[in-house]
Amino acid sequence: MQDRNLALEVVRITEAAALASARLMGRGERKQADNVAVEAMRVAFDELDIRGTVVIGEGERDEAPMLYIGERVGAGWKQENSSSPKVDIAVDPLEGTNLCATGAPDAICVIAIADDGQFLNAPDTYMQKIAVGPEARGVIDLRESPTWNLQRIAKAKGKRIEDCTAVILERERHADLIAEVRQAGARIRLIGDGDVSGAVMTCNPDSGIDVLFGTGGAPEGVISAAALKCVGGELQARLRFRSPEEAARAKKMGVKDEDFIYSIEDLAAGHVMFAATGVTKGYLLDGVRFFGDGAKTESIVMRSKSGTVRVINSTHHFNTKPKYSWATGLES
Ligand code: VTB
Repeated sequence: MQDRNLALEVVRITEAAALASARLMGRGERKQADNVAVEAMRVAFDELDIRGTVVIGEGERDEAPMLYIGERVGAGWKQENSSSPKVDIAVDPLEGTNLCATGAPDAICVIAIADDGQFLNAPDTYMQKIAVGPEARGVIDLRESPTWNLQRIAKAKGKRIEDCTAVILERERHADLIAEVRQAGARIRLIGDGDVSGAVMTCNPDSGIDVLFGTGGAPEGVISAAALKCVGGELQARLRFRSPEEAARAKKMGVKDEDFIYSIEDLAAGHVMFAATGVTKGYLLDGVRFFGDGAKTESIVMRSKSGTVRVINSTHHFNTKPKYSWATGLES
């Protein structure tokens, strides 16, 4: 991907989705909050000079009307002899629909982009993950216990295990994991949803998070890998099928079996970029703040090629956008 400006363009898409879904914060309507984010993103893609294919999206074509897997997005497809870049798109229009519906921290709108064919076509199944920031890169191993990993992470960061904080999705299936991490002496931040932001937090010293442990969605694993690649973190993962049907479907998609440990490069190869905008105020990003006739957003944009991380604070004025739709947050 040669286009350095693309990263700055992409953030408008995550901003549009965040503006739309933040309107519905705390209203208990997780589906609706997701729908408006999807719609806002889908429309905003039409402005982007790319020939994108959705690799990670809202689901299969028959179950998702927009941003389905395989959908072509971007203005480039509409031009004859287009020279706009052909790219893989991974989106999570509203990562943490429940977080938005309840006003809990760290709901974000996310896009990752790679060159054509470079993202793993991750099936909709579970993935066990461990993620750390650059300081602990090279010392983790998913095959080893959480205690073993915590010892190595603490050593690499020059602190005691008691001073390390793990982020873990609060799920029944994590009871043993949580017990072990507590036994090892580390602090824990349990989250209701959103293991993408959990993974990204490990790379931000200000978040106070040292490691992400646990099993979340496989598509989220690909997006997290793209983000961590940009900042030099490390993520290891393996697929966890919930049923024999899922395993069979995954096999058809050509993914590896449950023993295979995926690295960042296996999940997101080549140069990638990542953009996210905060919906609810969180440890990673500020949320959308509405004022009289507009709103402020905070976003993060990163590129693996340069390693540049940009935090973009935008002020959006709705009154200068006459056709602005309150439902989607977009000009029509
Ligand atoms: C995680 C989390 C998502 O799904 O991947 C999780 O990051 C995994 O699925 O925000 P379960 O909810 O079944 O545990 C979400 O919570 C929702 O997509």
